[in-house]
Amino acid sequence: MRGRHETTWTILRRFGYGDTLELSSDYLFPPLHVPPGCSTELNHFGYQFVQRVFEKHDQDRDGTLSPVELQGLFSVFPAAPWGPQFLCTVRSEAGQLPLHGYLCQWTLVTYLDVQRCLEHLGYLGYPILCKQDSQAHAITVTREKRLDQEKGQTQRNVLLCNVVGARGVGKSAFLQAFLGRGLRHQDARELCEEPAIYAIDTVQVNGQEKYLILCEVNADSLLASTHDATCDVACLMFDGSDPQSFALCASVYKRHYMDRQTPCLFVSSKADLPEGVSLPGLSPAEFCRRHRLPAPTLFSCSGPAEPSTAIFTQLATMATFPHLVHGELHTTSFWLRLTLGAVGTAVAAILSFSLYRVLVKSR
Ligand SMILES: Nc1nc2c(ncn2[C@@H]2O[C@H](COP(=O)(O)OP(=O)(O)OP(=O)(O)O)[C@@H](O)[C@H]2O)c(=O)[nH]1
Ligand SMILES: [Mg+2]
Repeated sequence: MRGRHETTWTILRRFGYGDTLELSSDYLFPPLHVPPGCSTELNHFGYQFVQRVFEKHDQDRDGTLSPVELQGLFSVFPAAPWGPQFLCTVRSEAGQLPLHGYLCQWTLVTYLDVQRCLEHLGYLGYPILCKQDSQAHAITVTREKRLDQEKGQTQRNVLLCNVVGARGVGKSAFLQAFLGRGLRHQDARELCEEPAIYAIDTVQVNGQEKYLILCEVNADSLLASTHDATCDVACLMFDGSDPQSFALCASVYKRHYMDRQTPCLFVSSKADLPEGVSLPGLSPAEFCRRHRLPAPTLFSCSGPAEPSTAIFTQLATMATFPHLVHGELHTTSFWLRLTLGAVGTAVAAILSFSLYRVLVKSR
């Protein structure tokens, strides 16, 4: 009897349970070192595992989780792992969660809060089902961002874009547009009573799929320095129909991004509305020219069609290749150097030929 008792406890401990019959924190939170400047992503094993979990709970095999199927998945956890807002953060269809949106949600949690991701993988039994020491096996820690900047390219698959702007310029609408929901979209109005501050989806960059996270940041909070300005690309948004909103954007740029290597894109929102009367001082286009930034991009999400995705591809491309943002300048100096080099070579050739002739004649 005593032996059997011990065997039961051995098995329970093997599955991560502590003396109180709850999963122990050693099991749920295995050590994972994330140095400053590095980010966290699910790797191939992680995605494979969470996809298997999805397929197990998608009982009618329709490629989406219904609210009931989602409840089934959540029942493994002591409390719902994701808050009610998450359907507003990823692509979803009338309250149903497709596999793509589900993978995006995992990607977001892994990036923003890797401890929570480890905990969730622990509750799903990752180490046991995948025969690994811990669920840290499912995580990749990226190299330091400083190294990415030195090399002018990133190996990261998940990129962060801060969408910064004054109150009411259309930041939340921009985030929803990224998920294919224009202003008139029914889901956006029903799902997002309280707008989510994140939106995540995939974007093709040079034929490669990247996850792009948009994070809504109020310009006031950035100027008051209560919010970290760090990101892979900054989208500085002003309302094209209200030129006053540009001043705040320009201040954020000067205060947080001018001296950093972070690529920046100014976006003039509500392009469907008449342009506002410009104020004295630098126009947005002039400001961007002076600071060697791309010209402001017009954006609107008020039409009946799905909003254009070009701007999101542009943001993801800038985040992936930060050195190309001033590409025009580099190109100019490249051609200048090439031309000067060619002229120099020609002059040297003529001089040496003349010298040769002088020497030959003088013999
Ligand atoms: N006409 C038009 N209106 C827009 C557009 N985008 C947003 N709006 C409207 O602008 C208002 C503010 O939009 P939000 O997306 O909530 O703006 P926000 O920047 O998130 O606002 P805060 O979170 O309060 O700072 C809403 O009434 C939107 O309907 C657009 O492209 N065209
Ligand atoms: Mg908002």
